[in-house]
Amino acid sequence: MKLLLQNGTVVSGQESGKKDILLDGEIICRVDTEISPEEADEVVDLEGKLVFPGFIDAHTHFDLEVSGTVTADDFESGTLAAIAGGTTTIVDFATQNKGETLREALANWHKKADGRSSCDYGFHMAISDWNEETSAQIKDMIEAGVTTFKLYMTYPAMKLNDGEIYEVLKRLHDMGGIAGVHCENADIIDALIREARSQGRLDADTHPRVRPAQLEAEAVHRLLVTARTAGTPIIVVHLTCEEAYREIEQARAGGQEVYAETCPQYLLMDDSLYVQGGAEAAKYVISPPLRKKKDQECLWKALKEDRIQTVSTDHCSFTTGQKAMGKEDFTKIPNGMPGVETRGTLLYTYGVREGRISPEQMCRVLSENPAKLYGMYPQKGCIAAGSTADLVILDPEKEAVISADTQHYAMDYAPFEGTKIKGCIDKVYLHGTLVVDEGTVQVKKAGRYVPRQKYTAPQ
Ligand code: DUC
Ligand code: ZN
Ligand code: ZN
Ligand code: ZN
Repeated sequence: MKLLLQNGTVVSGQESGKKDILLDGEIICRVDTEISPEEADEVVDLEGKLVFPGFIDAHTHFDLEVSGTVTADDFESGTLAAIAGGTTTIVDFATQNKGETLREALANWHKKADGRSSCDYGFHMAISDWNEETSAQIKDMIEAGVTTFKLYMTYPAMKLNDGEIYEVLKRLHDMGGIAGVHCENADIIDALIREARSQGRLDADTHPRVRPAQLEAEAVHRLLVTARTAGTPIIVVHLTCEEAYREIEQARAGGQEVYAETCPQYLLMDDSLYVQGGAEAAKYVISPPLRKKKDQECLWKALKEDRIQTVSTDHCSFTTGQKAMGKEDFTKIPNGMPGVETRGTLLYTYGVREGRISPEQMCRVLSENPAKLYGMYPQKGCIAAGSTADLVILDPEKEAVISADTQHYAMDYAPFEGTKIKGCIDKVYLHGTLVVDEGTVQVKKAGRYVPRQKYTAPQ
């Protein structure tokens, strides 16, 4: 079956222009200024619409155990929300529990995702237990298409020390893998928590005070020294603040290969949301925490200057009931918030419409760069002959208001409740199948596992 998508404005990482796209089953077979309808079995008119390569969210946590509970969204609800929001591929974190092998962890995550996912999915492997067997199994992971890894410098259940991080990076260097790292200084955070506890400051409004920006910046600096010593490129995930960004720029000035990711919440929300305390503040208890207005400005500027390569979500959702586990003690609040459904429309409305980034930059940070960095390019992340027909059609004039009532998450609140959007997801094609039409999900659970290649550098 040949399908012609006519008259849309096709956005790539380099340019935007009116083009026709011819799909042959699951694959894009031609992209041209004018393709005759006679070549197709069916024609769809996309006049006035923007066409992006399917968005890729390389940072989600579905069906993850945190703080004695499990995220509200599993792969079923999480990927349903993703596809509704124009994300055709997510890369989630298969997480090795201490005492477990990487193979066991990967099998465990396949069980959670296979047959239940409405968008395509891959896995990074989060290494929590570094030993000889883990090291030996890195090769198996890469062969299974798990070519990217995640390391935590905080969280007792998953944290590696600096020496271990060095050893992992050395091994990845030899195997052609790459790691993304959560950077915060765990020891000082623990000390600040003890101090807060001794002073009886246990409300949610204390959360940002025990995880200040300088503890992220210090950890970023230490990670960069570790990566430089190991001679490996590195990815700093969920970058939140100016201080940490300066560390990255300084390392780059010294010739180091460093990639950075940020998230919509760090671009659009700030720490004033914690001031009210209690259940309201608990909704925004994420790590690293929300920062200051000046940090948002720094991140937008870095995006505009192409110094941040990807915008992902760190989707990790807990209901208000789960958040209430910490109402007497903020350290018991499960950390995280949802985001996978609203990333594209938020970035379009508050990035492209407000002139902070161009449509091409939006394409780069949501599609092209993650496809390259996470080993899926050019099958994904671009609209070109031979690529998989994963496409997002955005209606730039349609308006909406974000609300918990209309989202697809297994959630009872929306962090961006009441936020106005101009630019809505109209249609989504997932390997050639129309899975979202007029903003409504039509086909569920069509997602497939994506074995990934080794990373390539985004330009
Ligand atoms: N931060 C969160 O807020 N949630 C999940 C993991 C993380 O690093
Ligand atoms: Zn993290
Ligand atoms: Zn420094
Ligand atoms: Zn995360």
